[in-house]
Amino acid sequence: MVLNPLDAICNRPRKDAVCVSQLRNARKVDEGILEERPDVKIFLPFRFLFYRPEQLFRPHTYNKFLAAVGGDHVISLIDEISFEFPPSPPLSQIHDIPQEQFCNGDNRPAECGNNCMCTHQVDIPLNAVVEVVLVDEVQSPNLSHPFHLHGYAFNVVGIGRSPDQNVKKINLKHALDLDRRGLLHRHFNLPPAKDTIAVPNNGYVIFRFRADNPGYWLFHCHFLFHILIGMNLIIHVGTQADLPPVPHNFPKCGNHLPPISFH
Ligand SMILES: [Cu+2]
Repeated sequence: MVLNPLDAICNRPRKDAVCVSQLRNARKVDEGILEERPDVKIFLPFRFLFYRPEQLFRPHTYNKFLAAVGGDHVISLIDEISFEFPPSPPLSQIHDIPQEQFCNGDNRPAECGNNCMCTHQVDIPLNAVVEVVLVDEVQSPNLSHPFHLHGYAFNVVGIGRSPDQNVKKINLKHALDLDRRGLLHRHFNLPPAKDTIAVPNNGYVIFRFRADNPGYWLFHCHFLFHILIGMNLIIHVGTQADLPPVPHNFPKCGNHLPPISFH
């Protein structure tokens, strides 16, 4: 019996495998999680951006990238944004971070381009029930990205691939369309709690959590080499007023590199 089969056939019982979404939680699940409509719903497609050598190796161009097995030079985008870590920790030094550093799908910096890089942050009101729909647009065979959320356990309510046999590759548009037509199946029978979930290749995962833990929580693919190329975002729950004060004389850090100039 395989847990989390790579073929992601999760919509029917089978003898050879079981999907996480088919497990049942031994504990009681927050009633709000089991309501049909969450308070906040976020679709997060993720993919790779393939650089052409002439984009990457122009003089004075120092983009980060990952050299993949096949020789491709890639960065990662979640909702068309490649995550950049901020120069200081938001939790203790939010006022040291320029506001322009942050962005999200609804607030993209002007002229950000197709390799848009900023500190991707999604703001969530404290105590909201949040639903996240991850959509694998990478579609690399046998590659399932293990997404991990800090600060919470979430309940997995759906996992699978497109039920439409004619659709060879899932993408955000198709997932939104499936959702509108009620074809992104969710189950509310004691959904299991996890803090990491592998998104099936060419498939999707739907999970929910109650945002009752304020702060700046990193949500990211757990392959370290994907973290380095931007497969992350911050789930920012609540406001500064919901956080305890920063202790007196708490150590500070920042960007210790002087600005680089090329002459
Ligand atoms: Cu990944």
